[in-house]
Amino acid sequence: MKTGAGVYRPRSITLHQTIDLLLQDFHNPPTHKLLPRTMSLSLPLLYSFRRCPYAIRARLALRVCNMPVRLREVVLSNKPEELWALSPKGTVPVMQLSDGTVLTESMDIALHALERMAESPTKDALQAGRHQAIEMMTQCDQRFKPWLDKYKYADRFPEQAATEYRRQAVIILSQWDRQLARSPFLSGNNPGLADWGVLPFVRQFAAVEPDWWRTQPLPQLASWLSLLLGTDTFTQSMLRYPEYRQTRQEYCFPADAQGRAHKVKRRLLRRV
Ligand SMILES: N[C@@H](CCC(=O)N[C@@H](CS)C(=O)NCC(=O)O)C(=O)O
Repeated sequence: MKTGAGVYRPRSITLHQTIDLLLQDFHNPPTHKLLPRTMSLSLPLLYSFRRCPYAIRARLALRVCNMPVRLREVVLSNKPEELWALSPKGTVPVMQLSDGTVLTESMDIALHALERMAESPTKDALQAGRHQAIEMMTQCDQRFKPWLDKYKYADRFPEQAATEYRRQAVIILSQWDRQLARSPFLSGNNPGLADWGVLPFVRQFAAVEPDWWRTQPLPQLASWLSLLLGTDTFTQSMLRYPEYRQTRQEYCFPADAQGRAHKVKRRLLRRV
């Protein structure tokens, strides 16, 4: 977390500029609905990359906790200057809050979204699983992700065979599978941040060798994965946005997700 010096603050725009933007939208309807800028400037700003598992974690948490943000889609090989100004380490996701605070860790973004969530029974349930969610995400990032990377990019790590990296990763996945034998979700009876926080990484693991995954001895985890990948929460978190650096446009996430979710869901299902 970083605040203060070097923090990029959105420029305020004039009424004329706002009208121009709205008219421009009227004449050239965008594929995605832009949030009227006058209303959006107070929203937190999220730099995101669609396929990054950490950014997916952040978007899932924002979606589950119903926290709208302004999303700027980046491409890792061509990050905008504004992202570097916010976070010199240059990773995504990065979120800047309205008070200027910058969060550069996906888990911090997820926990912030939970903290800011309006009081409700859903929040109480998510809050009850907070400690476990932190443990799961930490285990995922510190123990599982290194094996996942080595398995996925085994040609870059020739010291051992891909199957050995896979075996190491499966040791951790087996623990999660056993946990899912006791309750339908890692968080208990309903999906919580423990589930959403590790889902993008299990998804990535399953996609390395889909044929092997279909036959592997992790039945609970496989059902859990396909169930969560079929949810609106997931599909709405995986919408495609034009690159910010090319268009200078930002989108309200997740508020405008509804319209295109079904389309994306159909496309994802066809691919399975
Ligand atoms: N610990 C960070 C990790 C974020 C991260 O490593 N993101 C990758 C993309 S998946 C990244 O931005 N890498 C920088 C790059 O590839 O240029 C988090 O939880 O947010």
